[in-house]
Amino acid sequence: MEARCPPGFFDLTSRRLIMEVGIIGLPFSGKTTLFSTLTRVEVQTSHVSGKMEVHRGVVRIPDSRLNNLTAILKPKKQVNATVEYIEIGGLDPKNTRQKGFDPQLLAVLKNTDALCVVIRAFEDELYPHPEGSIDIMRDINIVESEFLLTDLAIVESRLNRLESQIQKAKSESDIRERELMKKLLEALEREKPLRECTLSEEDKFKLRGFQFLSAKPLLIVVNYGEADISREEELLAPLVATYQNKANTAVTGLCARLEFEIVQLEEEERGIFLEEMNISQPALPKMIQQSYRLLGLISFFTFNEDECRAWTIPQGTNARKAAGTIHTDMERGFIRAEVVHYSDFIRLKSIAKCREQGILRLEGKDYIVKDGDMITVRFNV
Ligand SMILES: Nc1nc2c(ncn2[C@@H]2O[C@H](COP(=O)(O)OP(=O)(O)OP(=O)(O)O)[C@@H](O)[C@H]2O)c(=O)[nH]1
Ligand SMILES: [Mg+2]
Repeated sequence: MEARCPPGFFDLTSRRLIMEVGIIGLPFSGKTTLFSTLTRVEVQTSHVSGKMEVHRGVVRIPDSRLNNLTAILKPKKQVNATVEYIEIGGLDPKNTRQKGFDPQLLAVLKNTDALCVVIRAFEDELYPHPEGSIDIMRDINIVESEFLLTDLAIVESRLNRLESQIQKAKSESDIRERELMKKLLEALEREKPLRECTLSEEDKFKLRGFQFLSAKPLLIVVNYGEADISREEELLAPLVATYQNKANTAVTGLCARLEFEIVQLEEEERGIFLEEMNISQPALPKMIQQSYRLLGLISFFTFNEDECRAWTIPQGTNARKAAGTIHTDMERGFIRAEVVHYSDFIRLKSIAKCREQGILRLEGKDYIVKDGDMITVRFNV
């Protein structure tokens, strides 16, 4: 079985080396603060709002299973899975409403695999909210409608083009594509994001080149003030009610400024700080894991004396393709995979014991790799 097309209509066979998550939001919502926290690269936060700026950084996906494997197997190093976050500044509806997205901004945005929209819930008189007040539902609607309008323009222009092509020469494939575009048009006109449309795998495949914004998986991050940490549930309630049953969408909350302070601290200081602030754990790892899952991604592990490593694959990938993420030779010359799931390994804490007890199994090329599988590929080239 081939891997299923993941949520955002993007191509899995292209083997993009690293998935990209775009961080976007209204001016002064805390994008740069969140980006600096994620990447631990300090970027000057703004004094001028809505600057057209792009910052990129690779972020390690926290994974306690991998930490445990390293503790048991004691390799020389641990290599976590990674995702690239891109802060994309300059979404200012006051400008985009008249002219549409800046082409440069749009190009970066379209190329991402998922979007993380930062919604401001903190008060700060120094940096006033561009709409004049805090209203998370209004803000997410503003951002989403920017996505919908952008997609609508693409669909309309494609439809026009198809119409004129069909008038010149009736081609089956153009007629089918016109049907598909009409279906998208209808959804967009009803303000329904394309990620919520039911489409066949074949149609998703056809559409991936269009890189529709409203088709991308969406993580909504509510950035609340330091004083509101204990009110997270209440603050997020309206968003959760609206989005909880929607496809490829997730909602989370954090206080970006506080998370920024937490990541600056040394390990021991961190514990004391969290205790003082009465926080059980930082919100950042959860947010990173949520974006990873939204991308439709899972991890499998490899291990030897040198390293324990997490590899990223889309859900539904078979063993042979998964081997190809490690090395193309492993895919070409794939013979079989030795597999044990992390949850079985962790009970016995030794590969030799897993082998003795028959928990370590041999799987062929069509085996669908599970999140948390520990794999050794046998290959011959
Ligand atoms: N109180 C408080 N202030 C915050 C928080 N997050 C960000 N800020 C402040 O809000 C201001 C704007 O934050 P940025 O991170 O620069 O926001 P941005 O979305 O990148 O802004 P632009 O790039 O101009 O669109 C900065 O002064 C931040 O320190 C927060 O959680 N609490
Ligand atoms: Mg910024």
